[in-house]
Amino acid sequence: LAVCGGLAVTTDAAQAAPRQVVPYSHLVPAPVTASQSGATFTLGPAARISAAGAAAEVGQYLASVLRPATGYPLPVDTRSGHAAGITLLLSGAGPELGEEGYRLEVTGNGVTLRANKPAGLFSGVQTLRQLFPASIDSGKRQRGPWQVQGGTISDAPRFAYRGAMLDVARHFFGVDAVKRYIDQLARYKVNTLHLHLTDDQGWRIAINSWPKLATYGGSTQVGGGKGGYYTQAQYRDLVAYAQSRFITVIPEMDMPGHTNAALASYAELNCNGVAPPLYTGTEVGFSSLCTGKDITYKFLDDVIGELAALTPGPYIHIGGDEAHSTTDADYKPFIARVQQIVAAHGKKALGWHDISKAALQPGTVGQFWGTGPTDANVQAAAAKGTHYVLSPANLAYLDMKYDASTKLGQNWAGYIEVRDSYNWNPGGYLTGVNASQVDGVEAPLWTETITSTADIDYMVFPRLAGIAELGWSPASTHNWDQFKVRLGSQAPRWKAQGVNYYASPQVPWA
Ligand code: TNX
Repeated sequence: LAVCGGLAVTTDAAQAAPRQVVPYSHLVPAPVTASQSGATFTLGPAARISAAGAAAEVGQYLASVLRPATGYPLPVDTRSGHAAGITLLLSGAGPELGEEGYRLEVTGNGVTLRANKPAGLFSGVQTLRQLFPASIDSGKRQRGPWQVQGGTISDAPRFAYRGAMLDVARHFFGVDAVKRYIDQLARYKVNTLHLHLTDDQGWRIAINSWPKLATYGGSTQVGGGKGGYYTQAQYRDLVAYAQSRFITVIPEMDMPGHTNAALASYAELNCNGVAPPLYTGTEVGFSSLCTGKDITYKFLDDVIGELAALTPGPYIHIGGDEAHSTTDADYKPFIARVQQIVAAHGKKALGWHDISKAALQPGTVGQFWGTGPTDANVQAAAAKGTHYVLSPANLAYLDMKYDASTKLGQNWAGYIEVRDSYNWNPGGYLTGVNASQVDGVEAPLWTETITSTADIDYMVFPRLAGIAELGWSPASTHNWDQFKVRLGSQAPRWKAQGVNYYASPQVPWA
């Protein structure tokens, strides 16, 4: 590629073997519109980043992700006015870009990123990162030149809710592992991290009013390992870290089932007043809170109160799934009361779609995890206005095996190859649920079989990139044959990041 956009080619560039710039057709998720020009921008050692006022924080973040591989100082100029290099502006973006959209212009002289809100600048920064050569993702200094294809991209999300869930209850993952996951999610414009904080096998967050939940209920995990829990200070740090990446954390306390860790910690929460032993197996559906006892609601008010105080986002996830040991007659009034408790603490309830059989308050959202598009309770709730987030287990579950040879994971919802996880339409999937009632998508990772960061990577990549694209990109861009090429182009990036991905035979890996 001969075009060097007017900028003097650096000595670096002259010496390095000619390298192709990343075409806009390699971006994941696909942008709404993108048109390439004949120019190329080269980020040089003297480049500056201009980001004034409310853009400054994203400017600092951009500098921090570009410095390790380039080795350039990339000073961030927080006074207004253009600087040579990269300019972030909170003006002139256009109302159609909403809160998370952005407009990126790359000429031979520089990069200009515009958005209405810092969240939009952050989305655009993720796009810009993917336009640099893959070696930009290395933590160590690499050889340039750091060229970016010229052109214009205008982009905004299809859905407001683009989520991933991590089950830290079955196996505990510490703060560093979760931060690493947050950084991976941010690259694909995922804006919600749902933490499954409690289950039969462990309670993972300190609750000051019920301290044994964490110290005893959190003391083991699947397989009998030592488990663990987040102190409230650690949890606050995680939430703030996510916020700095424009990701909202949704804490889940699963109930009335999936509660053995709590029941084991406090005998008085059991109907018979006897605490069961801690549980380290992988069965589901055997535990239930005692829905007829007053202390159960005092307990829930305390726990939800503390979770709400730790949560800047609008939602508390109340679980509600697989309550096989709770009768419908007990389950329905229980879910009604829990929604009131959540509302009393100023939050909205999100729950697995099993809650659809109970009366749902306006604003309560269901998370669909079924394996087929038709569910009578979901249809009935949707007819009354309930919105859904889509996580069909046979399409979006990241703990399902890719195929019969996958060592990790489960297969109760089937095998999910990369193409399967991408080839569906969240807006038109559920019978009786209008596209306008679909808030978005979420990819859950249950961790019965997942014990390390390398395991997380392997189940998450490449499927997460596809689900993220379903959440962000317009339905009109949906095309497996194009997507698989774009996805294949991510591999050198994952290698540079040290991400352990599944090299599916369906994808033409770069
Ligand atoms: C079902 S999906 C569960 C989880 C398990 C998962 C394993 C859902 C709402 N509940 O408790 O971890 O299957 O795939």
